[in-house]
Amino acid sequence: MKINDATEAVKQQLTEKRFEHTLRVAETAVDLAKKNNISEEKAEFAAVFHDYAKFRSLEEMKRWILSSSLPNDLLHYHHELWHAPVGAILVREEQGIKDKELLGAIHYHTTGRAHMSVLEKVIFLADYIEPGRSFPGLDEVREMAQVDLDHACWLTSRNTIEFLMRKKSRIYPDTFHAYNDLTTSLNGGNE
Ligand code: DGI
Ligand code: FE
Ligand code: FE
Repeated sequence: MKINDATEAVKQQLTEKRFEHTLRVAETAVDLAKKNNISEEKAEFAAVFHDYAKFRSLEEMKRWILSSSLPNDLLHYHHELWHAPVGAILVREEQGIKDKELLGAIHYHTTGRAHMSVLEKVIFLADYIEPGRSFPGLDEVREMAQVDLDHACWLTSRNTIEFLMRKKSRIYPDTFHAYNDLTTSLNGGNE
């Protein structure tokens, strides 16, 4: 599949606004891929597809969670989380993308997880810092992204958990696992 075909396929799935967000995530992801010595092409594909399932109905996403190998505990957490793992399934089933690493980056783009690959970190971070986003603390993460991928992902993870706790939301275990793992890396493997 060519990147232009992927972009065209994704455009059919999204609103204009969400599609523009996707293009900005892709641009950011290519830049981060270059800086961190991974395939820019794979990062671009993963970014283009990352929100593929964003506008599927809750009923359809629920069905995919129940009928695939996805963990059913997702259903006990906010439905905002579902589009990421369901997106990975749909991109495989509907677009024929088989690359496990690429599908992992789509799957974990919202929560992160422990032991993320560099590609997973690039997509997780690009989604958070793309130039269309604006909220307090974001400039610090953008600056860190230019110099230290792990530290920037750690800030993203910490900010997300703080944000969710502030609004009394439940937090999915992978979100905590990402934070704990990145904290261990920042502390040089100790705690
Ligand atoms: O799809 P996007 O809007 O581009 O971004 P996203 O896929 O990162 O989704 C962002 C939302 O997901 C944001 O409002 C924070 C929320 N989120 C991330 N981790 C968790 C979470 N929400 C809950 N309830 N629990 C989590 O662990
Ligand atoms: Fe998303
Ligand atoms: Fe997104």
